[in-house]
Amino acid sequence: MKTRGKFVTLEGIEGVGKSTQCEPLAEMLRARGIGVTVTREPGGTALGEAVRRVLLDPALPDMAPITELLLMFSARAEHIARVINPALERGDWVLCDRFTDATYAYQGGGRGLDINLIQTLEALVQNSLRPDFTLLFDAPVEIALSRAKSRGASDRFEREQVAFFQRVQAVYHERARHAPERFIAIDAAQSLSKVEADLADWVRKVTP
Ligand code: Z5A
Repeated sequence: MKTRGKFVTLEGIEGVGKSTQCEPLAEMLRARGIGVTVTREPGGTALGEAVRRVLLDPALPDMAPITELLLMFSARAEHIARVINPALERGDWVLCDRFTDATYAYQGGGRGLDINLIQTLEALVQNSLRPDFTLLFDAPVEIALSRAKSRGASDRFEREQVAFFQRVQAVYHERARHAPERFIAIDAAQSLSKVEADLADWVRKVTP
């Protein structure tokens, strides 16, 4: 029987460089003989990508926070059933650009929804699935937002104010403090090559 793969999530506020580092990180793992599935949330399946388009659509600015939360978990249910669990079962490591820590940070911290509600949906949708490792890309909000803004048109989340992202970041920091065995802090304010070097160090530590 194949050994179950590891579930690795990449988290942080927008613009910190998670998406940029997903493929280089996957290549580092593949170079060590590990099968890797790279995916993202919201998204990762046909249904999830359709839900993502709705969630990011700047033409829907007034979506109720509870609707946003339920859409995140609907996309996640499909993602877990069709992509994440099958990949882990065949022994792949799954690199997922955002997962449920983002829900605690954005819908809990950013939108102010009750944490108990998020915990209930997490248990319902994920059963026992939790990330083995979470790489938390961390940079001052101003740096991250200026990187994100340099890309042009903003989606529904990117239109939020600085205070929203400060609340989001505070929840990420709090969650990292409470689960130091799972979270790995990556200084995302550094140059791309330094971030990559830190990821390479981490890969050496956690792989055979
Ligand atoms: N969301 C949620 O609310 N609840 C949930 O449960 C989940 C998600 C799962 C997804 O949109 C949105 O969904 C997200 C939270 C919400 N919205 N926000 N904000 P997305 O996938 O489009 O957004 P994102 O995940 O934040 O992606 P992003 O904005 O692209 O950020 P990133 O992936 O961290 O950054 P990047 O694209 O890799 O880099 C940004 C720019 O900086 C780019 O031009 C890079 O070339 C540059 N960059 C990257 N690293 C560096 C360094 N080290 N130095 C200099 N420049 C750099």
